[in-house]
Amino acid sequence: MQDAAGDLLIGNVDMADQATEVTGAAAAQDKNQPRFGRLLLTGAAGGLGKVLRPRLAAFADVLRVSDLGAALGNEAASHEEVVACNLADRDAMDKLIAGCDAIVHLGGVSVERPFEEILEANIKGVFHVYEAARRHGVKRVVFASSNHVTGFYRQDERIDVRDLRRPDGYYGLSKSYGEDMAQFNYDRYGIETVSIRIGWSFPEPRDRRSLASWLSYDDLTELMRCCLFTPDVGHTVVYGMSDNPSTWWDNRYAAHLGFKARDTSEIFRTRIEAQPLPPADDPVRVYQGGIFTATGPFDPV
Ligand code: NAI
Ligand code: 15L
Repeated sequence: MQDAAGDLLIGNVDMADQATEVTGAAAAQDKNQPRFGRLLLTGAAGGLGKVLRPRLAAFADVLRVSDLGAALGNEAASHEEVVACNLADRDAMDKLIAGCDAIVHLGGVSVERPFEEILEANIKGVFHVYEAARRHGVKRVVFASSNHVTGFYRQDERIDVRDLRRPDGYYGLSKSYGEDMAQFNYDRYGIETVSIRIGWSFPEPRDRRSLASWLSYDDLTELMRCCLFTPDVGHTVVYGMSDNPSTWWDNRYAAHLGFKARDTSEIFRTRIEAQPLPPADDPVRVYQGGIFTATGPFDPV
Protein backbone atom coordinates (compact mmCIF):
# COMPACT_ATOMS: atom_id res chain seq x y z
CA MET A 1 0.00 0.00 0.00
CA GLN A 2 1.28 3.48 -0.73
CA ASP A 3 0.42 6.81 0.88
CA ALA A 4 -0.25 10.00 -1.08
CA ALA A 5 3.48 10.67 -1.36
CA GLY A 6 3.98 7.22 -2.88
CA ASP A 7 5.92 5.89 0.12
CA LEU A 8 5.50 2.28 1.07
CA LEU A 9 3.19 1.69 4.01
CA ILE A 10 4.21 -1.30 5.98
CA GLY A 11 1.86 -3.08 8.33
CA ASN A 12 3.05 -4.05 11.79
CA VAL A 13 6.65 -2.94 11.44
CA ASP A 14 8.73 0.18 11.53
CA MET A 15 11.10 -0.13 8.58
CA ALA A 16 13.69 1.94 10.45
CA ASP A 17 13.88 -0.84 13.03
CA GLN A 18 13.79 -4.19 11.27
CA ALA A 19 15.10 -6.02 14.34
CA THR A 20 11.51 -6.56 15.49
CA GLU A 21 11.20 -8.97 18.40
CA VAL A 22 9.69 -12.24 17.17
CA THR A 23 7.04 -13.94 19.20
CA GLY A 24 4.08 -16.23 18.64
CA ALA A 25 3.66 -18.94 16.02
CA ALA A 26 7.04 -18.55 14.35
CA ALA A 27 8.88 -18.68 17.65
CA ALA A 28 7.15 -21.91 18.64
CA GLN A 29 8.53 -23.97 15.76
CA ASP A 30 10.69 -27.12 15.64
CA LYS A 31 14.11 -26.17 16.98
CA ASN A 32 15.87 -28.44 14.44
CA GLN A 33 14.32 -26.75 11.43
CA PRO A 34 16.86 -24.37 9.83
CA ARG A 35 15.45 -20.87 9.47
CA PHE A 36 16.15 -17.67 7.65
CA GLY A 37 16.22 -14.41 9.52
CA ARG A 38 13.80 -12.72 7.11
CA LEU A 39 12.03 -14.54 4.27
CA LEU A 40 10.00 -12.67 1.64
CA LEU A 41 6.85 -14.18 0.12
CA THR A 42 5.52 -12.38 -2.97
CA GLY A 43 2.04 -13.14 -4.29
CA ALA A 44 0.95 -13.68 -0.69
CA ALA A 45 -2.71 -12.85 -1.43
CA GLY A 46 -3.00 -15.39 -4.24
CA GLY A 47 -4.20 -18.98 -4.09
CA LEU A 48 -0.82 -20.51 -3.27
CA GLY A 49 0.29 -17.48 -1.26
CA LYS A 50 -2.61 -17.95 1.13
CA VAL A 51 -1.72 -21.63 1.51
CA LEU A 52 1.98 -21.02 2.08
CA ARG A 53 1.77 -17.92 4.26
CA PRO A 54 1.08 -19.81 7.51
CA ARG A 55 3.25 -22.76 6.49
CA LEU A 56 6.36 -20.70 5.73
CA ALA A 57 6.30 -19.33 9.28
CA ALA A 58 8.32 -22.41 10.26
CA PHE A 59 11.15 -21.41 7.93
CA ALA A 60 11.98 -17.89 9.12
CA ASP A 61 12.08 -15.69 12.17
CA VAL A 62 10.31 -12.95 10.22
CA LEU A 63 8.08 -13.57 7.21
CA ARG A 64 7.62 -10.51 5.01
CA VAL A 65 4.50 -10.96 2.89
CA SER A 66 3.74 -8.89 -0.17
CA ASP A 67 1.17 -8.46 -2.92
CA LEU A 68 -0.80 -5.64 -4.52
CA GLY A 69 -2.33 -3.52 -1.74
CA ALA A 70 -5.99 -4.11 -2.52
CA ALA A 71 -5.50 -7.88 -2.44
CA LEU A 72 -3.28 -8.01 0.62
CA GLY A 73 -4.95 -6.01 3.37
CA ASN A 74 -2.96 -4.87 6.37
CA GLU A 75 -3.35 -7.65 8.94
CA ALA A 76 -0.01 -8.96 10.16
CA ALA A 77 0.68 -11.78 12.61
CA SER A 78 3.36 -11.08 15.19
CA HIS A 79 6.07 -12.81 13.13
CA GLU A 80 5.04 -11.04 9.91
CA GLU A 81 5.66 -7.83 8.05
CA VAL A 82 3.00 -6.92 5.49
CA VAL A 83 4.27 -4.81 2.60
CA ALA A 84 2.07 -3.84 -0.32
CA CYS A 85 4.13 -3.54 -3.48
CA ASN A 86 3.65 -3.65 -7.24
CA LEU A 87 6.18 -5.96 -8.86
CA ALA A 88 6.45 -3.52 -11.78
CA ASP A 89 7.69 -0.70 -9.50
CA ARG A 90 11.48 -0.92 -9.42
CA ASP A 91 12.09 1.40 -6.47
CA ALA A 92 9.36 -0.15 -4.37
CA MET A 93 10.77 -3.61 -5.10
CA ASP A 94 14.19 -2.48 -3.99
CA LYS A 95 12.77 -1.37 -0.63
CA LEU A 96 10.72 -4.55 -0.37
CA ILE A 97 13.74 -6.80 -0.75
CA ALA A 98 16.16 -4.82 1.44
CA GLY A 99 16.85 -6.81 4.59
CA CYS A 100 15.58 -10.16 3.25
CA ASP A 101 17.72 -13.29 3.31
CA ALA A 102 15.67 -15.36 0.87
CA ILE A 103 12.68 -14.94 -1.44
CA VAL A 104 9.78 -17.17 -2.43
CA HIS A 105 8.59 -15.44 -5.59
CA LEU A 106 4.99 -16.41 -6.35
CA GLY A 107 3.68 -13.00 -7.44
CA GLY A 108 2.58 -12.25 -10.97
CA VAL A 109 -0.06 -12.93 -13.58
CA SER A 110 -0.74 -16.65 -13.30
CA VAL A 111 -2.60 -17.40 -16.53
CA GLU A 112 -2.35 -16.51 -20.21
CA ARG A 113 -3.06 -12.80 -20.72
CA PRO A 114 -2.16 -10.04 -23.21
CA PHE A 115 1.57 -9.40 -23.41
CA GLU A 116 1.39 -5.94 -21.83
CA GLU A 117 0.02 -7.38 -18.57
CA ILE A 118 2.58 -10.17 -18.54
CA LEU A 119 5.35 -7.68 -19.26
CA GLU A 120 4.58 -5.56 -16.19
CA ALA A 121 3.95 -8.21 -13.56
CA ASN A 122 6.04 -11.15 -14.71
CA ILE A 123 8.89 -9.92 -16.89
CA LYS A 124 9.64 -6.61 -15.18
CA GLY A 125 8.65 -8.24 -11.89
CA VAL A 126 11.23 -11.02 -12.01
CA PHE A 127 13.85 -8.56 -13.28
CA HIS A 128 13.21 -6.36 -10.24
CA VAL A 129 13.40 -9.36 -7.91
CA TYR A 130 16.88 -10.27 -9.11
CA GLU A 131 18.17 -6.71 -9.40
CA ALA A 132 17.24 -6.06 -5.78
CA ALA A 133 18.44 -9.50 -4.69
CA ARG A 134 21.87 -8.70 -6.11
CA ARG A 135 22.01 -5.25 -4.53
CA HIS A 136 20.93 -6.52 -1.12
CA GLY A 137 22.91 -9.75 -0.98
CA VAL A 138 20.01 -12.22 -1.13
CA LYS A 139 21.49 -15.65 -1.71
CA ARG A 140 18.46 -17.91 -2.33
CA VAL A 141 15.34 -17.49 -4.45
CA VAL A 142 12.55 -19.98 -5.08
CA PHE A 143 10.84 -19.01 -8.32
CA ALA A 144 7.32 -20.17 -9.13
CA SER A 145 7.82 -21.17 -12.75
CA SER A 146 5.20 -23.20 -14.57
CA ASN A 147 4.60 -26.31 -16.63
CA HIS A 148 3.64 -23.87 -19.41
CA VAL A 149 7.38 -23.39 -20.09
CA THR A 150 7.07 -26.76 -21.84
CA GLY A 151 3.37 -26.69 -22.67
CA PHE A 152 3.73 -27.55 -26.36
CA TYR A 153 4.99 -31.06 -25.65
CA ARG A 154 2.33 -33.64 -26.30
CA GLN A 155 0.79 -35.65 -23.52
CA ASP A 156 2.23 -38.85 -24.99
CA GLU A 157 5.79 -37.51 -24.51
CA ARG A 158 7.86 -37.80 -21.32
CA ILE A 159 10.33 -34.98 -20.79
CA ASP A 160 12.92 -33.76 -18.31
CA VAL A 161 14.33 -30.31 -17.57
CA ARG A 162 17.10 -30.69 -20.17
CA ASP A 163 14.60 -30.92 -22.99
CA LEU A 164 14.11 -27.82 -25.09
CA ARG A 165 11.62 -25.39 -23.62
CA ARG A 166 8.45 -25.03 -25.68
CA PRO A 167 6.41 -22.24 -24.04
CA ASP A 168 2.74 -22.26 -24.91
CA GLY A 169 2.03 -18.49 -24.72
CA TYR A 170 3.19 -15.14 -23.33
CA TYR A 171 2.68 -16.47 -19.81
CA GLY A 172 4.89 -19.51 -20.46
CA LEU A 173 7.43 -17.25 -22.19
CA SER A 174 7.57 -15.03 -19.10
CA LYS A 175 8.30 -18.05 -16.91
CA SER A 176 10.98 -19.14 -19.37
CA TYR A 177 12.51 -15.66 -19.05
CA GLY A 178 12.35 -16.00 -15.27
CA GLU A 179 14.31 -19.25 -15.47
CA ASP A 180 16.89 -17.51 -17.67
CA MET A 181 17.15 -14.67 -15.14
CA ALA A 182 17.74 -17.27 -12.45
CA GLN A 183 20.49 -19.00 -14.42
CA PHE A 184 22.16 -15.69 -15.34
CA ASN A 185 22.09 -14.44 -11.76
CA TYR A 186 23.66 -17.65 -10.55
CA ASP A 187 26.37 -17.70 -13.23
CA ARG A 188 27.26 -14.05 -12.77
CA TYR A 189 26.49 -13.25 -9.13
CA GLY A 190 26.16 -16.60 -7.37
CA ILE A 191 22.50 -16.07 -6.39
CA GLU A 192 21.05 -19.57 -6.08
CA THR A 193 17.54 -20.38 -7.31
CA VAL A 194 15.24 -23.32 -7.53
CA SER A 195 12.72 -22.80 -10.32
CA ILE A 196 9.66 -24.95 -9.70
CA ARG A 197 7.69 -25.70 -12.85
CA ILE A 198 4.46 -26.08 -10.93
CA GLY A 199 1.89 -28.40 -12.48
CA TRP A 200 -1.62 -27.98 -11.06
CA SER A 201 -1.54 -26.93 -7.40
CA PHE A 202 -5.10 -26.77 -6.15
CA PRO A 203 -6.91 -28.84 -3.52
CA GLU A 204 -7.70 -31.64 -6.00
CA PRO A 205 -7.14 -32.60 -9.64
CA ARG A 206 -9.89 -31.18 -11.86
CA ASP A 207 -9.63 -33.25 -15.05
CA ARG A 208 -7.51 -35.89 -16.80
CA ARG A 209 -4.75 -33.40 -17.47
CA SER A 210 -4.37 -32.54 -13.80
CA LEU A 211 -4.24 -36.23 -12.88
CA ALA A 212 -0.79 -36.04 -14.49
CA SER A 213 0.20 -32.62 -13.11
CA TRP A 214 -1.35 -32.32 -9.63
CA LEU A 215 0.78 -30.99 -6.77
CA SER A 216 -0.93 -31.24 -3.38
CA TYR A 217 -0.54 -28.37 -0.93
CA ASP A 218 1.34 -30.61 1.52
CA ASP A 219 3.75 -31.71 -1.20
CA LEU A 220 4.16 -28.09 -2.30
CA THR A 221 5.10 -27.15 1.25
CA GLU A 222 7.65 -29.95 1.52
CA LEU A 223 9.08 -29.05 -1.90
CA MET A 224 9.42 -25.43 -0.74
CA ARG A 225 11.34 -26.62 2.32
CA CYS A 226 13.72 -28.62 0.11
CA CYS A 227 14.14 -25.68 -2.29
CA LEU A 228 14.93 -23.23 0.50
CA PHE A 229 17.34 -25.32 2.55
CA THR A 230 19.15 -27.79 0.27
CA PRO A 231 22.74 -26.51 0.00
CA ASP A 232 24.48 -25.84 -3.31
CA VAL A 233 21.49 -25.90 -5.65
CA GLY A 234 23.05 -23.49 -8.18
CA HIS A 235 20.09 -23.03 -10.48
CA THR A 236 17.98 -26.16 -10.23
CA VAL A 237 14.80 -26.65 -12.24
CA VAL A 238 12.22 -29.09 -10.90
CA TYR A 239 8.71 -30.01 -11.97
CA GLY A 240 6.35 -29.45 -9.06
CA MET A 241 4.14 -32.52 -8.89
CA SER A 242 2.92 -35.11 -6.44
CA ASP A 243 3.60 -38.82 -6.88
CA ASN A 244 1.33 -39.17 -9.91
CA PRO A 245 1.83 -42.39 -11.90
CA SER A 246 0.49 -40.78 -15.09
CA THR A 247 3.04 -37.92 -15.02
CA TRP A 248 4.76 -36.60 -18.18
CA TRP A 249 7.79 -35.31 -16.28
CA ASP A 250 11.06 -36.83 -15.10
CA ASN A 251 12.74 -35.06 -12.16
CA ARG A 252 16.04 -36.98 -12.26
CA TYR A 253 18.12 -33.76 -12.47
CA ALA A 254 16.57 -32.42 -9.28
CA ALA A 255 17.21 -35.53 -7.18
CA HIS A 256 19.70 -33.58 -5.03
CA LEU A 257 16.77 -31.62 -3.58
CA GLY A 258 15.76 -34.79 -1.75
CA PHE A 259 12.07 -34.07 -2.36
CA LYS A 260 9.78 -37.04 -1.78
CA ALA A 261 6.12 -36.48 -2.65
CA ARG A 262 3.70 -38.15 -0.24
CA ASP A 263 0.43 -37.55 -2.08
CA THR A 264 -0.83 -39.00 -5.34
CA SER A 265 -3.58 -38.07 -7.79
CA GLU A 266 -4.48 -41.76 -8.18
CA ILE A 267 -7.08 -41.56 -5.43
CA PHE A 268 -9.10 -39.20 -7.67
CA ARG A 269 -8.78 -41.25 -10.87
CA THR A 270 -12.12 -43.07 -10.80
CA ARG A 271 -14.07 -39.87 -10.24
CA ILE A 272 -12.12 -37.95 -12.92
CA GLU A 273 -12.37 -40.73 -15.51
CA ALA A 274 -16.14 -40.67 -15.13
CA GLN A 275 -16.03 -37.29 -16.89
CA PRO A 276 -16.75 -37.35 -20.67
CA LEU A 277 -13.60 -37.79 -22.76
CA PRO A 278 -12.81 -34.64 -24.82
CA PRO A 279 -12.43 -35.09 -28.62
CA ALA A 280 -9.08 -36.58 -29.69
CA ASP A 281 -7.89 -33.29 -31.24
CA ASP A 282 -8.91 -31.08 -28.29
CA PRO A 283 -5.81 -29.24 -26.95
CA VAL A 284 -6.73 -30.30 -23.41
CA ARG A 285 -6.19 -33.89 -24.58
CA VAL A 286 -3.25 -33.34 -26.93
CA TYR A 287 -0.81 -30.95 -25.25
CA GLN A 288 0.75 -30.90 -21.79
CA GLY A 289 -0.16 -27.19 -21.61
CA GLY A 290 -3.82 -27.95 -22.37
CA ILE A 291 -6.03 -24.98 -23.19
CA PHE A 292 -3.14 -22.52 -22.71
CA THR A 293 -1.86 -23.65 -26.13
CA ALA A 294 -5.02 -22.25 -27.73
CA THR A 295 -5.67 -19.13 -25.60
CA GLY A 296 -5.33 -15.82 -27.46
CA PRO A 297 -4.18 -14.11 -29.60
CA PHE A 298 -5.32 -10.90 -27.96
CA ASP A 299 -5.51 -8.61 -30.97
CA PRO A 300 -6.90 -5.13 -30.30
CA VAL A 301 -10.45 -4.80 -31.71
P1 NAI B 1 -2.66 -16.35 -8.18
O1 NAI B 1 -3.04 -15.65 -9.44
O2 NAI B 1 -3.75 -16.82 -7.29
O3 NAI B 1 -1.71 -15.39 -7.31
C1 NAI B 1 -0.79 -14.51 -7.90
C2 NAI B 1 -0.69 -13.29 -7.02
O4 NAI B 1 0.22 -12.36 -7.63
C3 NAI B 1 -2.04 -12.56 -6.84
O5 NAI B 1 -2.37 -12.43 -5.47
C4 NAI B 1 -1.82 -11.22 -7.51
O6 NAI B 1 -2.46 -10.14 -6.84
C5 NAI B 1 -0.30 -11.06 -7.43
N1 NAI B 1 0.15 -10.13 -8.46
C6 NAI B 1 -0.22 -10.09 -9.77
N2 NAI B 1 0.34 -9.03 -10.38
C7 NAI B 1 1.07 -8.39 -9.43
C8 NAI B 1 1.86 -7.22 -9.44
N3 NAI B 1 2.01 -6.49 -10.55
N4 NAI B 1 2.47 -6.86 -8.31
C9 NAI B 1 2.32 -7.58 -7.18
N5 NAI B 1 1.59 -8.70 -7.09
C10 NAI B 1 0.96 -9.10 -8.21
O7 NAI B 1 -1.70 -17.54 -8.59
P2 NAI B 1 -1.34 -18.85 -7.75
O8 NAI B 1 -2.17 -19.97 -8.23
O9 NAI B 1 -1.30 -18.54 -6.30
O10 NAI B 1 0.15 -19.13 -8.27
C11 NAI B 1 1.28 -18.58 -7.61
C12 NAI B 1 2.45 -18.63 -8.57
O11 NAI B 1 2.67 -19.97 -8.98
C13 NAI B 1 2.23 -17.81 -9.82
O12 NAI B 1 3.46 -17.20 -10.19
C14 NAI B 1 1.85 -18.84 -10.87
O13 NAI B 1 2.25 -18.43 -12.17
C15 NAI B 1 2.63 -20.06 -10.39
N6 NAI B 1 1.99 -21.29 -10.77
C16 NAI B 1 0.84 -21.72 -10.13
C17 NAI B 1 0.24 -22.90 -10.49
C18 NAI B 1 -0.94 -23.44 -9.75
O14 NAI B 1 -1.36 -24.55 -10.07
N7 NAI B 1 -1.52 -22.75 -8.77
C19 NAI B 1 0.76 -23.70 -11.61
C20 NAI B 1 1.95 -23.16 -12.21
C21 NAI B 1 2.54 -22.01 -11.79
C1 15L C 1 -0.48 -22.47 -14.34
O1 15L C 1 0.64 -22.07 -14.60
C2 15L C 1 -1.48 -21.61 -13.65
O2 15L C 1 -0.87 -20.68 -12.81
C3 15L C 1 -2.53 -22.40 -12.92
O3 15L C 1 -3.58 -21.53 -12.52
C4 15L C 1 -3.07 -23.53 -13.77
O4 15L C 1 -3.77 -22.99 -14.87
C5 15L C 1 -1.94 -24.42 -14.25
O5 15L C 1 -0.86 -23.68 -14.80
C6 15L C 1 -2.34 -25.43 -15.31
O6 15L C 1 -1.43 -25.93 -15.97
O7 15L C 1 -3.52 -25.70 -15.48
